[in-house]
Amino acid sequence: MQDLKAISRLFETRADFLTARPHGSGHINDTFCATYNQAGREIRLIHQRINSHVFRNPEALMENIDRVTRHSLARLVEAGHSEAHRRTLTLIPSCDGLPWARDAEGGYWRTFPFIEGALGYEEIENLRQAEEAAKAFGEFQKLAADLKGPRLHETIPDFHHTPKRLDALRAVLENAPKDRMERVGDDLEFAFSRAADARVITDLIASGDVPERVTHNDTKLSNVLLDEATSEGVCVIDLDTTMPGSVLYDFGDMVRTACPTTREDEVDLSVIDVRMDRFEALIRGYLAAASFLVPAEVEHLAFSGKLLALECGIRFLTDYLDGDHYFKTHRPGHNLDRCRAQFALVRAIEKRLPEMEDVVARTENK
Ligand code: ADP
Ligand code: GN1
Ligand code: MG
Repeated sequence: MQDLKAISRLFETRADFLTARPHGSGHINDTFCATYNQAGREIRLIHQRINSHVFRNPEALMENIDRVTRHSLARLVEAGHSEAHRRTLTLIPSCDGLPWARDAEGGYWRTFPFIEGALGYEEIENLRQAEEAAKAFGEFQKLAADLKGPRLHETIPDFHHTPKRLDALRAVLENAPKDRMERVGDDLEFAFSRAADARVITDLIASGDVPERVTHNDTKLSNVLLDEATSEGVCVIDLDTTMPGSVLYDFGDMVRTACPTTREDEVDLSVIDVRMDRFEALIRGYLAAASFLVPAEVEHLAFSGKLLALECGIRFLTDYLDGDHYFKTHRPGHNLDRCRAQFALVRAIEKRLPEMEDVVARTENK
């Protein structure tokens, strides 16, 4: 494991390092929770190594996060929020006064205060969590909407360009190992059979019907911390992909992760379904916060869940055939299992789409 004590020395922590251990279950970065003594009081900080295979320009990415978090904090303070520092991530600067620091191997690190008394959930436990999570992401978008200055950097170009994700899948087929190709079966066929769906949102953006906004782009349920006691949305985290995008990608990923009856990597496909009560809770929470939506956005909220499940399945399948270089995996075939669960979810959403659209219409007219 990394020498976290050495990492801690790179930042202006104003506290004495005690211990550190790996934290959380994100698929991308290496996250550690460190305990410090600050004037006799124990505090916790998050040290995170940025995955530079995934994020090719960590300094540009950190410039985005620095701008967005400063802006959010300023707005929360302006509004007189009593817990402003718990409601947004804030960066602890490096000893050089930068939002990041580099370790001896050239790896990029950043440090955040640990948000206490709040948790990110892999699986939903009650409807209030769904509603609060959606509200928190909606509020995050609202806060980001009046960010001043230049357009944010695209930390991963074409991140949610689903047709290009299909192209990437096609491209890995050429060099995919034979044994993995054999295990894949009809998953490839499924992915390519949904090519028309893959284009829906990119076409709406190209025609100007769906506007570009500052969005989070990785709104899985575990990327919003909810108060442990009250389930209230506390803080949106994992801001690496906060950049120009569509709110539909954000809402779609909430549906993908908060509505299914199972986890993202469920192997028993027969039990995968959409919980309509959770979808209703998401819509309620999101529409309560996102008062700025145009009609084409509202009209595609239900569809966006299907798109994001499809896109994520395509990405897991691509990574499986490419040798598991992108997402962290915890067992052989993990990415293939994840892909199949996502495609099963696409099928489940397809069956329920009319019901889901009805929920959107009913909630909107309330
Ligand atoms: P990844 O990109 O790998 O998903 P995240 O930024 O989401 O990385 O962090 C991984 C996990 O660490 C989160 O799911 C959350 O549980 C935890 N975490 C990250 N930042 C904080 C923080 N400031 N306070 C408390 N927990 C955090
Ligand atoms: C990754 O970083 P994390 O684990 O919150 C991924 C998302 C995927 C998600 C699937 C930068 O999210 O796009 O939807 O895994 N993040 C990146 O669980 O690729
Ligand atoms: Mg995460």
